[in-house]
Amino acid sequence: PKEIFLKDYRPLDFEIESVDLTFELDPSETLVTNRMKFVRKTDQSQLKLDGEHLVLVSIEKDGKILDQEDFYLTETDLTLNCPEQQFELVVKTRINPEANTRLEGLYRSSGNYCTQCEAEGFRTITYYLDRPDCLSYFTTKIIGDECENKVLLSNGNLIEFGELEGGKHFAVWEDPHKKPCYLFALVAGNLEVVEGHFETKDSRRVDLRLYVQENNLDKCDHAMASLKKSMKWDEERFGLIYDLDVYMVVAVDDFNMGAMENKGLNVFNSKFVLAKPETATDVDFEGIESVIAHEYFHNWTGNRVTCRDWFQLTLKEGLTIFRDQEFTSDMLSPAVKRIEDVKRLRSFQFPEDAGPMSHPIQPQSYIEMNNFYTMTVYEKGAEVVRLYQTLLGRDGFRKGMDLYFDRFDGQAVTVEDFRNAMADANQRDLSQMHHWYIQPGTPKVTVTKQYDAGNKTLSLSFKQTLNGKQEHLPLLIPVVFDVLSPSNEAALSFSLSEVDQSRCSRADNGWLFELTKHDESLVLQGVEEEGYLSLFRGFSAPILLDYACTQDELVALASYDSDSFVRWESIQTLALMNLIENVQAVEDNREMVLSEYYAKALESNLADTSLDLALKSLAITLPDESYLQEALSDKGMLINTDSILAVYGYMKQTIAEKFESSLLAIYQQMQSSEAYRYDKDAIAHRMLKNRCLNYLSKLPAQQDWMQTQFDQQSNMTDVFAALEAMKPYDSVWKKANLADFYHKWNHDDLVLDKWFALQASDQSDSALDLVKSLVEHADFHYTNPNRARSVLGVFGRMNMKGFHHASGEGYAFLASEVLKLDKINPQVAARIVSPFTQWKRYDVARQEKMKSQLTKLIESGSLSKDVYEIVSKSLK
Ligand code: B3K
Ligand code: ZN
Repeated sequence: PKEIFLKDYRPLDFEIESVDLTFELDPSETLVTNRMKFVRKTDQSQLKLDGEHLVLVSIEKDGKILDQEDFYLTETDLTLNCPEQQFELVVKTRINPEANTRLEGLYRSSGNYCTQCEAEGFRTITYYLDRPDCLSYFTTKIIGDECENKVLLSNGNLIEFGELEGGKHFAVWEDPHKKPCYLFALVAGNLEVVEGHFETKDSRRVDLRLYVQENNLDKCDHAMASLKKSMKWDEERFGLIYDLDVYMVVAVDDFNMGAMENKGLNVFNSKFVLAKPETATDVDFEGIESVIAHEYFHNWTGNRVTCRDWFQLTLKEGLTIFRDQEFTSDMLSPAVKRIEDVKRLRSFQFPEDAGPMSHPIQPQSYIEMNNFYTMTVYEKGAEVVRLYQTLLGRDGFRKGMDLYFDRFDGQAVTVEDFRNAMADANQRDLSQMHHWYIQPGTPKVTVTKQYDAGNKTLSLSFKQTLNGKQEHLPLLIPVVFDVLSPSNEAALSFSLSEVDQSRCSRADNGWLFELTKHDESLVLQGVEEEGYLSLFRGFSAPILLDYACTQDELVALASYDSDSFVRWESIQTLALMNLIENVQAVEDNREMVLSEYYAKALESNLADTSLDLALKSLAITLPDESYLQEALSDKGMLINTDSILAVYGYMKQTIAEKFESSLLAIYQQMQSSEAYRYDKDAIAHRMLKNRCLNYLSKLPAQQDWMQTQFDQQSNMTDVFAALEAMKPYDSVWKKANLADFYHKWNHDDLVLDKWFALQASDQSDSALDLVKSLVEHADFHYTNPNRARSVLGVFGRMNMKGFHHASGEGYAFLASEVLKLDKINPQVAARIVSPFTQWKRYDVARQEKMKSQLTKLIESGSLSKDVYEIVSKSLK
């Protein structure tokens, strides 16, 4: 397969002024007529259009049908000579939506037609200049059987519709905004609509429509409310107003990812639209709110201002993730949201960046673009956008955003353009920020302190490294910190020399020091006592912190730091130290222990009645397994998953035993007989209650709570938490509850996905047999991405016991499933194969076994370029 490089980017030779599409829908033979007006922009007269999986019916230039010898056709493109300054092409192609299991381009899902064009799906609909810098005006006529397609939708405004003979009807949509073809969408089928409306700040009425299947009409309230909140928030926070009279969201069951921001016509995975308390958990509700917001926010950051090429993906994704994070933070709890985002980054992005697929947020090359919709481009990208806000403050960031839209509305631009807008609006030189975009890896910042009691100075030195070395271009790292008095918990006052004042200033949550060099130090003057350092408050940069903090200091910070992130982080660090000690203990055949420091921190957090309930829940939660793995790898240790499983088993059990009475008391206090509400307080109550339940379930005397809670059937959050708690038990009652759940919910695919996922992550001794039986289950379908991910995705990522089974059978199973899936849906297969990429982290025996599966995959010789890219890069 061919590799595409950023350095090879060339501007367009031809522009497409307008595109006029006609779709004559048919399940297996849809005819697409594409009329394009071209303008030549350079003296290059060869026009090369992208096209894949197409049957070319005819091609006409300025009214003349072209012969075979007038153009050159390959599997991926169509080339013709166009010396004219302006000309019109009409290309007719035939496609087969029903046979399209790749779910890219035009396909059918539950009998409805829908499209997915980002990144390069439009070329499977018709021949086109399928690149984001080709902006054009689209008009779309859809013709279809009236009984089968009550609704006919595309982007923009409906300008015409009517009946046709033979039981057909048609609709014509016109999009008044120029757009790249990746934002094109078409939906047709028998869908029902839920309507709402929103009045914009400038008093325009926008019709809001959610299209779903009839049986889901009762699950749309939350999505509709989320959409209205998003529209209002974007007006208030960024002054951004919606620009069409209608905003449509369609929920489909078969979708490769979460959702898609097509102009005026979002297509969503139904998982991110449908919810009611009986079927969806708090996490699902929160996911819907944030994905609805994310796609809505793309209307400005992505659609109005789009990307010049796919190497700029983080321009729209990093920025839009940042915006949806800020939105959720305002809707729920800023402190909780920040911690959850950091957890996600560390558990998923850090390993990606430390593995063979590591790439900068602006990748420099790709084989299959769809493989670069990654945690790095999205989540690390969002962290980099956040750096601008940390450096410039909220107001400065807003000024930069305003200038960005003033300058680039209606254009396809680059990450440099964004940076320059931020810099110019704030009269600051931000060129060093470029280094964050082009270097892969998680930077490490080592901090040391030295207190001179005589001179009352506290010297802080900072050192930054990347991938273990100091050969990188130094990064601009905002370090937000404070110094706390060990005696009275308050921040210590200090002064700075004049020179230091330019590098270190007051921030909302402490002091902001701008680290710009590989090595740098800062001297705080007039410091009355040697304080405790509260570093990287609010996680002010996406780095690994290396700071030799004493455990006493950590216990203190874990109990009273006013920055909720550092408070949580300190207890996590104590937990991590304890976990690592225990991993070593298992490997040296020593007894495991619960460290007294970690226990102290747990105790003070459990006892703190003023602490926010959700933060309390986060405080008593052990770090994720993947974060521990990350830490072990960072120390150069190979991972033996058996030890890790033993350590987590021991820790959970011991914590439950030691804190039984407070956990029980809290569990009981958190009970509520009120009806389900989706708000910050109610969520926090359930979160803490279910965390306690999980610990209590380890204790024979407290096991009945699981069944009681399950039997109450109050809402899916609580029901599912009860099932989660039962998971480790190989018991008759667990099986009975699972069977109950299945019978109650097997008509609801999204709930059934949970049932599958729960079992795919079951780490009992029969984990492997269980997962094998799941893919044989009558309700398992390779063609449905949600189902494939619930079983195969979950197994690879969350079932350490089964996937990493010492026999290597878990590896063999997943690899053979990837091969099957790759023939059906390469994009999803490429995601499912990713746990293999981490093979170098594991003990030698496991490494060998994982690697041999990767080799087998390559040797199969039949991989899609999606899977090929991941597998081949992992073997390098
Ligand atoms: N932009 C889409 C993702 C498209 C993924 C293509 N493989 C959804 C989003 O990020 O909002
Ligand atoms: Zn996005």
